[in-house]
Amino acid sequence: VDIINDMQRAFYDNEFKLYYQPKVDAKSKKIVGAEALLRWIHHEKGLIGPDVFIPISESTGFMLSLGKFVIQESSLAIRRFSDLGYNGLKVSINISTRQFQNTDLYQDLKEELSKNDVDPKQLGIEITESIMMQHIKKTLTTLQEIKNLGVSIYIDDFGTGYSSLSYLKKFPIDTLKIDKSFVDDISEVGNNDEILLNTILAMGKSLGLDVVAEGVEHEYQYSYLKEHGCEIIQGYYFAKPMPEEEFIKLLHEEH
Ligand code: G
Ligand code: G
Ligand code: MN
Ligand code: NA
Repeated sequence: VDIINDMQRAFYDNEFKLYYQPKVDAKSKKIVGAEALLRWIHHEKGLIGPDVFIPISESTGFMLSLGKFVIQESSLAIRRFSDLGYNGLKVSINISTRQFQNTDLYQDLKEELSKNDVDPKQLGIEITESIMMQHIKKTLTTLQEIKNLGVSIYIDDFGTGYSSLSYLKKFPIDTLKIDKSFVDDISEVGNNDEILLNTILAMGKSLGLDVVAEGVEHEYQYSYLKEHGCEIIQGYYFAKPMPEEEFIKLLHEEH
């Protein structure tokens, strides 16, 4: 209960921040976008990760405020990136189950994007397979609206859920984000443990979807993914999630 009060306070004291983890083009190693990830910079306790506050937020409804904040903040950040000349960058935000089900996500996205004069093509939402598989009809309608707005749709942690191929085809999805567990299967010494990973890569290709690999930590993982047709890489091998100023510095260094 204490932490719930403290989260409310922290929200009004602006202690919640978005960090940005670069997504890199596999071939050129250039930054093509970023995933926005929430952090709580507590004035006494320091950095608190989302694994601590997201589950509590989700169970209390506070997630709806946080979710709206993420949409506002990411739109403002995209505006700032564009004003600095980085108008081709794509930023993705994570959408929680509760936020997807209990808010008008389409309306919220539309409003914030137009308020900040942001090209919807620069924003993506990351949803899990389990969100997709609940209330399928309504979900399909919502995703269709969001897609028509121009916002991209990513399936997060792909391969860990239960989405069937026919649903993947039916839903307006742009990108599969391969879960880290499949990237971890890549063997440094060629043990051929990559069957599931290869299947997901092939699936993405045959459905005409982009594929992003998450949790890439080693050079041999990066090389394997690049050689097997994965276009975009995200992971500590390139960069950890970082404050906006650091992300901008990284962009400047590249140009
Ligand atoms: O960011 P890691 O950096 O620790 O994130 C841990 C978990 O918290 C991940 O599952 C991530 O998707 C989730 N998460 C991080 N930021 C957000 C956010 O803004 N909204 C939602 N719904 N989940 C987030
Ligand atoms: O659930 P989601 O995929 O949104 O969460 C992404 C999570 O993965 C965040 O907690 C982020 O900080 C973390 N992450 C990103 N890259 C790496 C990586 O290379 N290794 C590990 N262990 N975690 C990573
Ligand atoms: Mn994610
Ligand atoms: Na993920």
